[in-house]
Amino acid sequence: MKINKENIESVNKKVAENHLNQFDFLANSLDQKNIDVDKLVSELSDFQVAIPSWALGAGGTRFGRFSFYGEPSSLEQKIEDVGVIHSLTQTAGAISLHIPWDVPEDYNAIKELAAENDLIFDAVNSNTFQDQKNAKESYKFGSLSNVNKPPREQAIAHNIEVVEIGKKLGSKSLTVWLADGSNFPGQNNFQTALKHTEDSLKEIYKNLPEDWKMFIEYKPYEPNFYSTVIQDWGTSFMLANACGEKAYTLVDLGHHLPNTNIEQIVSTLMLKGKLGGFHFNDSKYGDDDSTVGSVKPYSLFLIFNELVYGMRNNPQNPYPAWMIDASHNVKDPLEDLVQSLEAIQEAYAKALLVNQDELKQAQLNNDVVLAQELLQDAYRTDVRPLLAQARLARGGALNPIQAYRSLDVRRSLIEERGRHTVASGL
Ligand code: LRH
Ligand code: MN
Ligand code: MN
Repeated sequence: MKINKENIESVNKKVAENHLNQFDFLANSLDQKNIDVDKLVSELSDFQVAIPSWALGAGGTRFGRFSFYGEPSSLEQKIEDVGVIHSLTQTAGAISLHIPWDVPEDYNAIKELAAENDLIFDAVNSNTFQDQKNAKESYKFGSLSNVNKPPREQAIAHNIEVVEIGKKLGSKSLTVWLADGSNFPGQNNFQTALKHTEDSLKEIYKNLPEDWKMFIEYKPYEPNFYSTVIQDWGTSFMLANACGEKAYTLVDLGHHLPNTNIEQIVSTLMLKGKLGGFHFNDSKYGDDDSTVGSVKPYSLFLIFNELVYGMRNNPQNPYPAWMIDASHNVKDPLEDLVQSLEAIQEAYAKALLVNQDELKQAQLNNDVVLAQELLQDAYRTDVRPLLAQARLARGGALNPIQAYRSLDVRRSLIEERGRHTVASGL
């Protein structure tokens, strides 16, 4: 299934006039506020988010999985699915692979297919949270932190192999997320576990190419429910500093305890030049992996406000790697990803509307009310016509969900792949 220019033009035609009216109206009102609309549209067009290879099939919980029709069952099909999303949204120009779920057989063919779909390979993700078939050592009691050397060595070797795979694809970063931790008090010696993790990460880091980055992801709990070795941004930051300048912290929105001030974490990391990557999702309770912006859109906006501030004022921080890390139990995964991309762009656009100079002045004057007004004025602006215009500028769909449905994409996928498919991975 491939969506071409003519497909997009045919669906855009139906909504073009309505879009033009809405865009003109918004552009005029932004113009009156001295906002450069062309610049805004081009900043939105440039913003690209990676799709992980494990998000294209229906997710599941430990209680079960309800598969979705026409899911991809090979890496090739996963790349094609991201291609579909990208051709509609023009926002998903990269794919992030999980190893060993998605080891390419023929690297040249995979690279060609990605290029045909206008995609690049983002961070490669290692997996030491599951035992692989025929693995000599088990990760039941930890990987990089394990009390025993052989599983630690196996986990280190796996990460180095993931880098080798990524090198062949043109990736430039490795994401390490560890499930390591303990389920019961007394099970682990915290200091030993942390020390082993630091030493193991340093070994991996030694094998990182000059132009690569290593992202260290944190998470407070799950799958371990008493302690997690890399539980929070502080631990990740400490480990990244111990490894060196190519190591960074990765923030996953779902990996915080309820009500954590994530925007402040983002801000601190950017000030210190250590925010490397970002995983988008949303949650009500924990690591729910819900559609981005579906539960707490204002929080997402506040986070983007700090990201925009950091991207403008913190040259010490590299441009972060963006990825969606969500799961879909009851929705069409492709529709869900399109909704997530829209929510990300919406929060970004609103953050770009914040008048940073006036905000700074309000802060200097301790004018708390004005500061809130400035943020909320931006947040309350309906920016959807800007997003549509940014997509249009790159040849995308004005309304991607409507286009996906009217082009009957899922039906074509089912015809190609069959009704009952099993997605590999999670
Ligand atoms: C952990 C996580 C991490 C993994 C992915 C499968 O909860 O968010 O990023 O790589 O899930
Ligand atoms: Mn994640
Ligand atoms: Mn997660």
